[in-house]
Amino acid sequence: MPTPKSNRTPVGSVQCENTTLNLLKANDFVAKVIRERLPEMLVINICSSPGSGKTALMQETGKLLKGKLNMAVLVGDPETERDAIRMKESGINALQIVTGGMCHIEAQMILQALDHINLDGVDVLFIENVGNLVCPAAFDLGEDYRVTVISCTEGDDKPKKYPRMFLTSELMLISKSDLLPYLPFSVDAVILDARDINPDLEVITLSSLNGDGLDQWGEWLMKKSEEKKSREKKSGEKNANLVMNDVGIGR
Ligand SMILES: Nc1nc2c(ncn2[C@@H]2O[C@H](COP(=O)(O)OP(=O)(O)OP(=O)(O)O)[C@@H](O)[C@H]2O)c(=O)[nH]1
Ligand SMILES: [Mg+2]
Repeated sequence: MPTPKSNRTPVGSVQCENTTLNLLKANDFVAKVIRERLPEMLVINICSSPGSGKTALMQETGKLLKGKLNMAVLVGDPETERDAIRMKESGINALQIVTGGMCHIEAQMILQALDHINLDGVDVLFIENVGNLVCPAAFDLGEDYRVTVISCTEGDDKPKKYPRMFLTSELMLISKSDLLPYLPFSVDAVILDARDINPDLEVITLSSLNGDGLDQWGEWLMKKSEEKKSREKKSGEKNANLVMNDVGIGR
């Protein structure tokens, strides 16, 4: 009788490299290249499960920021250009990334897309990630901030079930607040769970349908954009001073 596989004596083994880790290292390298390429532009990675209202929010954000900040959107979906078409119809500078079935966007996709979108004068670049609360959490896209949208139609138990997304986000948007009166969804419970995972997580509750909370979202974006621009200006001045010191100017 053949020996069961589990009882066979080990005859030596090969220590395999974890290819997923290597992939993520390569992704982090490309994400760094993206950050260096966009020193003044605010880059926001919007993540959520499918249908939480990301595209609707982008459409409302376009109206909200008009005359204040110029925005563009790179939007990822496994198939179709539907979201980019919706945004373009709302007058937003948008480009679809079709991932060809992949469940997340990777940094190399963003790097490629940057060559196909006009970003002249753009202050905020949004990346609408593929609807998925798992894989996108592992891929740095060179963003300044990761924003997770959780709609009240999904249930208030999601943060503890998908902790990495909430751990790696700076802001949680609780969307579709217009539906709160009709749903067994506790805003307090979802915030408690999310902050148990990530105590620093900021929270805004909003609705793209009736406009509640959108002003707060707009103010958050304006503040973060100003902060990034002033950080870059300061680092530019610091570098200029270093160069002047190096060549002895002002001594
Ligand atoms: N009641 C209500 N419905 C909303 C709101 N925002 C979006 N919706 C609806 O929710 C559905 C999904 O909205 P989308 O904006 O397509 O969601 P999404 O997150 O971009 O979806 P994917 O890109 O497929 O992941 C649509 O039927 C929207 O009309 C909201 O604030 N309130
Ligand atoms: Mg969408």
